[in-house]
Amino acid sequence: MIIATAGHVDHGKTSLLQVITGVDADRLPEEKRRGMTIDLGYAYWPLDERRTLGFIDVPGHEKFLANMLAGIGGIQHALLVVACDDGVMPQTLEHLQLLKLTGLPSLTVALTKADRVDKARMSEVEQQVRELTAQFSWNDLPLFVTSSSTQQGIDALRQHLSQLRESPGDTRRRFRLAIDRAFTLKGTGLVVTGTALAGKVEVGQTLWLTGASQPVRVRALHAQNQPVTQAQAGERIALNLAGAVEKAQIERGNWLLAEPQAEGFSRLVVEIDLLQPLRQPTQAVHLYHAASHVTGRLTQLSDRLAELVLMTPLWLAENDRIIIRDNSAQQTLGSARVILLHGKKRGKRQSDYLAWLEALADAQDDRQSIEQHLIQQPGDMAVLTWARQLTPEAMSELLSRLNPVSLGGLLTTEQQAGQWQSTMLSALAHFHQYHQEQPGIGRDRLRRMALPGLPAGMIYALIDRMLAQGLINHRQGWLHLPDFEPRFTASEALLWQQTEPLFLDQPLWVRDIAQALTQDETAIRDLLLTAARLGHITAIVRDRYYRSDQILIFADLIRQHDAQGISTTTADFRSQLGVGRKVAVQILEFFDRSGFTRRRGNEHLLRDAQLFQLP
Ligand SMILES: Nc1nc2c(ncn2[C@@H]2O[C@H](COP(=O)(O)OP(=O)(O)OP(=O)(O)O)[C@@H](O)[C@H]2O)c(=O)[nH]1
Ligand SMILES: [Mg+2]
Repeated sequence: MIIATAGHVDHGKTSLLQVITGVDADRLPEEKRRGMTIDLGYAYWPLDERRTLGFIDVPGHEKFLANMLAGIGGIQHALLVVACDDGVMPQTLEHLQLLKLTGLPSLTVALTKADRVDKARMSEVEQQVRELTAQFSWNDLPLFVTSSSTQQGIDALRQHLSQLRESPGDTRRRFRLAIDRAFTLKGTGLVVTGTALAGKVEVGQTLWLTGASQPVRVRALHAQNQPVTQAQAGERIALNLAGAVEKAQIERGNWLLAEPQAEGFSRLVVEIDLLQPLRQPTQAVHLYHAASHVTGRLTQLSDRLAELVLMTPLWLAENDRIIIRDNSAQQTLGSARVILLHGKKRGKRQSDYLAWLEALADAQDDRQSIEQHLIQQPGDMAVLTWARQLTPEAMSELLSRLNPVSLGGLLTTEQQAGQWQSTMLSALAHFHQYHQEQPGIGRDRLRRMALPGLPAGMIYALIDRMLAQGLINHRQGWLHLPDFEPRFTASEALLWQQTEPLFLDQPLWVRDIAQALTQDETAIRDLLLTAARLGHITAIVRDRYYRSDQILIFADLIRQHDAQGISTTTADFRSQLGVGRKVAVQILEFFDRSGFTRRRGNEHLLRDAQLFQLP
C-alpha cells in the first residue's frame, strides 16, 4: 500500500512521516539546508513479515507542484496534513483539488503542530478542514490531532494507517510503470523506481524502456523497499535493470512497458472536468500525466470534450487522467480523461465525428469502447491493444466475442464492411454504365473512385473478400459485376468473324472498319463494344481499337522499364515499338486513365502492376 502526503508548505508532512516511520524523507542536501521538501521523498514502514506501508512525501511549496504531481499518480490513499496554527492554506486547497482530479483516492487527515495551539483553535481548524473536504465529496474523514514534537496522537494515527486495506491493483492490464527516479548502485548497477499503474512484473522479464527506446531485463526487484520476485500495480517498485542503457539516458517521465511502444501520442481527444469555465476556448496549457510534465494547447470542442495537442508526446492510454494547469502553471484548470489517442486534424468539429466521440466517452468498458472504435474507423490491432492496455490474451479473448472482420491487418465490424461493399458495388455499376467499351476496372482505380480515404491495403483485402464471395468477378484483373457478362448475338458473331482478321498490328477506327465491310457505323460500334468487353480488343480512345494482345506488349515495355527503375515516355514507344507519336500519346494516356500508370510530367510510371498481365 502506498500513501502520499499532501498539504501546504511547512505544515509538518516530512516531520510527521519521520515520527511514523523513523525515516527522514528529505534526502537532498539542499532540502536539509533549506528545511523544506523540494523533490519527492520516500519512507517505508514494515508492518509485519508480509506487509510494508510505503509513503511518498511531496513538497508543499507551490513552486514544486510539478514534483508533487509526479508523486500522486497511481496512489490509493493520501494523508492530508494541516498545521493547527496556520489552518487551511492555499496549497491545502490546491492539493485537495489535484487529488480529486487525479481520481479521488481515500483520505486521512492529520492536524499537526497541536503543541502550538489551544483546544479551541484545534476544533476551529478541524471544522475548517471538514467543511473544505466535504466540498470535494470526502465525508466523515478519519482525522487525527497530532504533534511531531510531543508525539501526541501519533500512536492512534499509526494504528489507523496500519489497518488501511488496499484494493487490489489492476493486474488484468499490461504492466506499466512511470519512472520517477533513476540511479546507479555500486555492485548492483542501474536502478529505476516508480509506482506501477497497472499489471504485474517479475524478475527475469524483459520490459520496454521509452525514451531510450530499448528493451531491458529485470535483474532484481524491490517492492516497498523489500526484495521480491514479483510486484504489481499499486506498489512502489525499484527495478534493477540489465541492458544497453545508462542512467544518463533515463529521465523522470520515461516508462517501463510490458510491450514495445516506440512512439507516444500528441493529438488527443479528452473528456474534460473543469474547475471553472475556460476563459478562452483555445489556450496554451501545462499538462501533468503520471510522472511527466509537458506543455500543449487545449481546444474545447463541446461542453464535455476537448482536443489536446502536445508539444512533447506522452505515453498515454485511454482513460488516463491528465491534470491541466494554465499557461503560467499557476492555476489548476481541471483534468482530462483520454478517450482517443489519435485525434483528427481536420474536421474535428463535424457533427458525426463529435457524436462518435461522445459515444466513445460514454463507453463503460473495453468491449463497448472497441466496438465504437471499429464503427468509426478501421482499427489497427496493435493500436487498440495499446489504447486499452490489454494483455495479448485479454485482447484476443475480447475479439473472439466481438467477432470483427479482419481486412489486411485492420479490424472493422461486419456492418461497416457491408456498407463499404455496397459503396464499391454502386461505383462499379456506375463505371460499367459510362465505360461500356471496357471489360471492367482495375482494383486500385475502383478503390480511388469508391473509397479514396481508406487505407489501400484494407480495400484490396475487401475486394478479395468480395471476389471470394462472388459479389464481383474479374477478367484478367478487370473487376466487373457478375451480370456484366457480354455476349455476341448470332448475327454479331458472324460479323465479328469478318472483322477480327482486319486487326493487325495497327489500331483501327470504327469508321474505317464500317467502310471496309460496307456496314452501318452504329452496328460496328456496338459490335466492337461487345468485343472489347469480351477482352478481344481494347479502345485506346473512344472508337479506336487495338487487338488486346498488342496492348499487353505495350504494357510489357512499361513493366520492363519499371523493373529497371525507369519510367516510360512517348519517345520510348516510338523508338522501341515503332509506334507513331500520336498513337503513342493515346496509348500512354489510356494507360494513365485505366490506373495502370501514373503520369509525372512527360513520364509515365507503373502504378497497378496487376493490370495488363500477359496470360
Ligand atoms: N512545534 C512543532 N513544530 C513542528 C511540528 N511538525 C513540524 N514542525 C516544524 O515545522 C517545520 C516544517 O516541517 P516539515 O516537516 O519540514 O514541513 P513540510 O510539510 O514537510 O514542509 P514542505 O515539505 O516544505 O512542504 C519544521 O521546522 C519542523 O520542525 C510539530 O508537530 N510541532
Ligand atoms: Mg516536507
